[in-house]
Amino acid sequence: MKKLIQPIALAAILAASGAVQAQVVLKLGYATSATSHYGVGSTAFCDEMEKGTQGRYKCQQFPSSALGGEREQIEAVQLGTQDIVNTSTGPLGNFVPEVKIVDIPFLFRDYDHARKVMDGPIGQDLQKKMEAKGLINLAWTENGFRHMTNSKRAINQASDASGLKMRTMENKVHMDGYKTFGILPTPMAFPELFTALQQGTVDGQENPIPVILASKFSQVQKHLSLTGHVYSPAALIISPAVWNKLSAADKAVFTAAAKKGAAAQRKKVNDDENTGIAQLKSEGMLVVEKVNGESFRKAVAPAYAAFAKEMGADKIAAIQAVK
Ligand code: EAX
Repeated sequence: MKKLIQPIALAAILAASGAVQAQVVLKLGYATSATSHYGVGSTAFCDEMEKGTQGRYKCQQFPSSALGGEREQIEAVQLGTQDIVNTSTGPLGNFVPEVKIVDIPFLFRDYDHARKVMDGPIGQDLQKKMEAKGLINLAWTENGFRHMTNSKRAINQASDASGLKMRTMENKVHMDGYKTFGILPTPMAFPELFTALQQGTVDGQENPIPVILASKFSQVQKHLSLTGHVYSPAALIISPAVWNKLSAADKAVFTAAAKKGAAAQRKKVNDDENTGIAQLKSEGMLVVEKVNGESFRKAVAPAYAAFAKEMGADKIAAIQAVK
């Protein structure tokens, strides 16, 4: 009997002393499915955070845009009606203008370059700018390099993209950049995209391989071109309404958990990049793997003058200089 009584007595003492807290359930949302890179990253974060707080905090995940488009979710996190969002930077520049710089086409050379910039002083400075706007970015996660799909024709070079009506994110930097390719950009929230492709409202779209896979775009798009025309960072953002109530120790737990989440999300992006092309081919897509990247870079070069004017030539150069 003694053995049974002891834990109960201990619980009673802890409860009386206020040491036992009710469990806080945090609502975390993202655009794609639970098995996608966003789901993998979010789950790694949640598991670690729950463990590190001895279960005082846990997540309830809302995949597949269940809480709305990314712009709506960022807004809700800022307001405190949603606790956490794992989102691309697509609509983020509308809240924090300084972040727009990372959405410039052909700014990052490859994944190593992008991740080094986002995790280094430049990325950390952007996190501070976000904090000032009521968006606590726990870690830069990742969406991936974006590639074009469409239902009309193979894109081998920029001139092939010219005249195509393509859905873009609600992101002016992307839209200005893509116009130089001759694309007719049509901004649209992600949850509307599949139907728009299916009904032919737009000819195409552009997204990283993990998104194309998870969203089954092979069902509604014939052509995929590995244009890699822009890097799409993502962020794990928590509401100040939650953050400001955390103890310093819990903040450290959340931050460390977010780092693990980001690492898991990036690994899933790598894995999808490695195996996804073959899968998309087997699902019937025609893939142009060797795109004339120079034709796209040449087209967008004149737009860099406007980007430099808005975002600072020195700031762009500083990103390019990271080795
Ligand atoms: O963040 O809107 C988009 O195209 C994003 O890449 C997608 O929602 C994942």
